[in-house]
Amino acid sequence: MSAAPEGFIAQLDQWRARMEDALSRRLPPPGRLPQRLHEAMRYSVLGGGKRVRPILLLATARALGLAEEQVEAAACALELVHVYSLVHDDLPAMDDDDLRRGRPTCHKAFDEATALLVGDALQSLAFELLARDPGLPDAPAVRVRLVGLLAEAIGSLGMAGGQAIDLQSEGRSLSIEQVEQLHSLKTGALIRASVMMGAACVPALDARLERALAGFAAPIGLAFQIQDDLLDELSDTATLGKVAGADRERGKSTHPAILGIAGSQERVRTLSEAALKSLEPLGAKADALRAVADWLLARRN
Ligand code: GRG
Repeated sequence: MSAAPEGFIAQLDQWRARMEDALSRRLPPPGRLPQRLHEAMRYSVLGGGKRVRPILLLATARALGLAEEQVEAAACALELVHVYSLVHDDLPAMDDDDLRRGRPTCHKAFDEATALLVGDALQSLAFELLARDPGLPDAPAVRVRLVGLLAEAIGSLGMAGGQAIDLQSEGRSLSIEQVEQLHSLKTGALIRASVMMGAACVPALDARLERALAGFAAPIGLAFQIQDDLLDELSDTATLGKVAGADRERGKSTHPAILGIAGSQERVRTLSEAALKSLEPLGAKADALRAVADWLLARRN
């Protein structure tokens, strides 16, 4: 956890508790057939994770004067997609990890076929929520924008594409520009969508505010991944809840590998400053979003 002020830590805890409940209510109950699949979905989604993407969306909603109830289903959709990506990423065909969020990965706790289906079903549930959840603003155009933003962020020109490039790049050295391009797809696209889906929940948002949020989200997405790579180098497995030092072990081209620790920290600072500057048109209403950015870039896990 970061050195965030106490009041903000309480806010993060409250958002996390809200998301735990919101996700639990939207996932199929564990006793429902097919029981093993539903148990594995709940095992993977509930009881862990920082909930970064839902929290970004909730803070964006606050900056725009939306009630949390109005965006809760969109926040759930983001987390469901994120967990799908983690479950698939951990499979032997990809990163082959045994530990996630401090517990055995889904394919270890269950089996590989179940883990594949968990990812598939979580992705479907995410889009079902955007299409049908009664809590979202009652405007078809809002739902269509949300579906489009999420689909674009996670497809072959977003997260899945970034993952494909990442897998192809193992053991090869990339330039810093190539690494940043890869990160902006693999991690940045969903982080950007977390902010822009909040913006999309306002039926006719002022274009200036939309641009301000887009200018915030892009550098935060990249800085978040650089911070993740710094933690992989500097932290330990117990704190991270996943195996530390894995990037170096796999010979991945990362910011710390190319720019060193101090150079990477400097890059995070520069990106963070650019992100915060972009929020200026939103004034004090965006203070929670500023606090989320500070927390993300000073986190310890
Ligand atoms: C399988 C299509 C597909 C994509 C996988 C997200 C991803 C792409 C892979 C996960 C591995 C990884 C380290 C990705 C970088 C993004 C990242 C930092 C993920 C971890 O996100 P956190 O820190 O995790 O938000 P928690 O557990 O807190 O939710």
